Amino acid sequence: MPRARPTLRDRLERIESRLAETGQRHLVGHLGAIAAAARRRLLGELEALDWEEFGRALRRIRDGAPSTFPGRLEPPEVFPLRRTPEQEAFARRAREAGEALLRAGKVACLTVAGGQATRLRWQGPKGCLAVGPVSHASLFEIHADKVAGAIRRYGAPLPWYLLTSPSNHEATERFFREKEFFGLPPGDVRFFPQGSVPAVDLEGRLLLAAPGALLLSPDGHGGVFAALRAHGILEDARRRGVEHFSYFQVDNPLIPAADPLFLGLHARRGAGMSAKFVGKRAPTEKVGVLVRSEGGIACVEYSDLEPSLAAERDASGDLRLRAGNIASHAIDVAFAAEVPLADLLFHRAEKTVRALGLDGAAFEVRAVKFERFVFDALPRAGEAACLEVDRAEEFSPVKNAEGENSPSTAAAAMAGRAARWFRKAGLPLPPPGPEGYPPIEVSGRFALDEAEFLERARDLRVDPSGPIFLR
Ligand code: UD2
Repeated sequence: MPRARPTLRDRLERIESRLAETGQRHLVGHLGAIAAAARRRLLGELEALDWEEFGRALRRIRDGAPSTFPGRLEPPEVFPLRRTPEQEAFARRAREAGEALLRAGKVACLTVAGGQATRLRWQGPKGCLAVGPVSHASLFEIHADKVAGAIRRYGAPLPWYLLTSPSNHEATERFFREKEFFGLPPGDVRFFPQGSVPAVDLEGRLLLAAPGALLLSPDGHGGVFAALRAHGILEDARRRGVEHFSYFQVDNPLIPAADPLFLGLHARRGAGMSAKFVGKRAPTEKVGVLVRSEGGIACVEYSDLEPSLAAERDASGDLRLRAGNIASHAIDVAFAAEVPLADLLFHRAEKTVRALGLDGAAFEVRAVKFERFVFDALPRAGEAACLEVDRAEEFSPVKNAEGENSPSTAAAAMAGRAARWFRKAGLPLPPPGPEGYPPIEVSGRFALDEAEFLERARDLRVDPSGPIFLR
């Protein structure tokens, strides 16, 4: 016999008892007191909530930081930037292996672009920010040009998956459509939104954003694993014969979209996930550090690393934990399918937010937002390869509106890298502009790295009397 559909009353009762059990008594009775449309919406949101996951997040409020790595934190084994001849020979073979993967179409790009960009005081998707020093191209276009350059170089498709958030998904898709996908095959670019987690006040109580709507925030870039599964991206990747994701953050214009050396090292190592790093500039630099703990390779977020530990030096005077995470990973499709989501604990961040009181009046409140971090999957990945890269070539993130790590420092870093390549190729440079750097820019369509640039620059003539953009 078909089961009768639960009545509204049944549904309300069920949710209200759930609210009462989980310390959300302030909402009991509220559902009954609000207008029908708001009630339907809030009831739907509460029913859709993963209560088990939310319960785990709430426990974070009580337990504090989850980063209790067992044992003493040691520097990980790394593949360094300054190499012995043996290491150089190994790197050559690894690069060839990575190139073979790219030529065989076994790689896809995976970009996390779901953040809220609050520090940037920017309303739209972060990827729409213009940072090209001459072209004023957006972060999305800069990455798209590198994807296009790799498709040209390796003669194979390079699908590109972009993680968005519920609040910027549509705007991101619209931007790509308006720009005609920057010339990439539209069928090879896919957007998929990450999940949301309710924010709570400091006592762990759910907050409202609007009548009948919970205050939600994106579940962190670690939400990428759940979103890859929920939106059929892993099946899509497998169907295309993709075995490895080249993962990077939308905020770093210098990062290679698919680095053959990194992919080759990763594949030879046989780990599920690997990481790139740069030497930390100072103990206080806001990057996570790659470490070895008894649990394996891990990344400790800067806010979780004790200042005294961050400042420790080794015998040669270098920072002992110096492997600064630049959030560029190689991730196997098989690993992304398997990594247990419950292992990715929620980190908590306190922020002041605007919420709606049950009486309908807006108010400001200190709230806890919950985020998962992608690098918390590293300890599960086996022997991750940790590849050191040159900061000036690969890392200049856009985090703030002005000053350090801003659109202007990223533009300067792009022009500075191009200037180095120009000098090596013996090309003349235009005089520095008002920003203090020569107005030059090399798109990923022209060259993906210094070696390719030097090859393509052999017969190149440039006019140094004005800005130069090589595309
Ligand atoms: C991140 C790393 C830090 C260091 C640094 C390098 C974390 C927690 N910390 O610092 O260790 O490696 O980057 O630049 O990652 N994003 C989403 N969804 C979210 C949250 C973030 O897609 O829910 C994206 C966001 O669009 C951005 C990236 O992830 O591209 C990094 O986020 P962030 O800027 O908040 O991370 P940050 O600066 O704390």
